[in-house]
Amino acid sequence: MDHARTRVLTGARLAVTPDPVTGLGAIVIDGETLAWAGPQAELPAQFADKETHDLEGRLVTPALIDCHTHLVHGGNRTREFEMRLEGASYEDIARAGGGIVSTVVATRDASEADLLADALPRLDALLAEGVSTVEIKSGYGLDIQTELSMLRVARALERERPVSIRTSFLGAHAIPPEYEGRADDYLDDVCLPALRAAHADGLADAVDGFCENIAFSAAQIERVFVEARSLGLPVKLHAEQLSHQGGTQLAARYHALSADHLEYADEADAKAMSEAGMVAVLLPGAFYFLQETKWPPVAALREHGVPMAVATDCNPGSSPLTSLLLAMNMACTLFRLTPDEALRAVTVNAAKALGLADRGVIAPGMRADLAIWNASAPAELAGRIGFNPLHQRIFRGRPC
Ligand code: DI6
Ligand code: FE
Repeated sequence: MDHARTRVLTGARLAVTPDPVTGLGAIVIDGETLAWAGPQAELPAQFADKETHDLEGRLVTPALIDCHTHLVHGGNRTREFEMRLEGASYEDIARAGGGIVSTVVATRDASEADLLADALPRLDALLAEGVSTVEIKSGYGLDIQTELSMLRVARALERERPVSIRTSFLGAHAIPPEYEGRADDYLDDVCLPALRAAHADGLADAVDGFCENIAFSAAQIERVFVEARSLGLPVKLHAEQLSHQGGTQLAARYHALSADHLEYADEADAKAMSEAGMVAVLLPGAFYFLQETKWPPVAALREHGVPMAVATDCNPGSSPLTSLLLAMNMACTLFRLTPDEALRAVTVNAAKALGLADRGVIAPGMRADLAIWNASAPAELAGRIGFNPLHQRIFRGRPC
């Protein structure tokens, strides 16, 4: 199909539009962007003679956005899964030298070609469910070269598939064995130089960290944020996942895009996020897989008007999940989001979590990244488990 041509989709049920469209709607795609969207009866006459496709009542949403993943990594951690089923905790395993560090060993051992080949099937699983934008973090290299390799592989995925990739530098993810007990030296010798190198090579769109008792303190994360600020990069943070460390308040002081996980966050954290204009990224896959029982403060986030996003957190240790639809379902069943909140969580709010203003909503001027579903109502997306109702994905105006 000629991408420069103007095309009209009719017979659509539209979701995530600036004004709700009840009844059948239409969308006009002009090249790589949306030219018009609204009730079919109001389609402007100028588009009446354009190539038209009748979607026969199908639901159309913005293409989905997975705004928090560790999709690029070596190896797997199924042995640790077995250990946890036998009673070991995630923290016990990390303190015994497993956990993130075991994936660091496997990632350092892999070539960039290996990392790319391993990541592709995971990416394909996301794309098959209508995802068109994926955020991918470094953080399993923890040496300068491997951190850069991970980010290069993340960027390379964009050349392999019709997808938009956003990268986050996560050098402050764990302390590698060679720096055990010397977290600040690791920051000086490795993390901060790697961040500067990643920025110089155009490999980092944002900077992330893991603020936790098994990782970095808020004071240590602040050193990374100071560097990010001096480079002009936005920040975000894995905060209050396993315990309350004050990471969310720190992130708010640095006007972070988002704070992610948040199981141990409290009402004051929700208020700080609201005042700083942040997004709360909920990761129900990690909550489920670690059999966590403490809920993120969803009611307080709602009350303070903090936009909630949902992501897979796709990673080998705490959330080996490659289904954003299942993450939506879990956000509803485990965290009590409404199906409508779950859809906004993987479209408009996920775009905001990535600082992207050109996607996540069906409106004129937005990228023509759409998902067309064999469904008639948004609740059907979050309401199933293990069934994929995608009819077609449209990426930058092209069906794929
Ligand atoms: N929190 C997580 O859930 C992932 N990273 C993080 O900081 C887990 C990473 C892993 O266990 O490999
Ligand atoms: Fe994560």
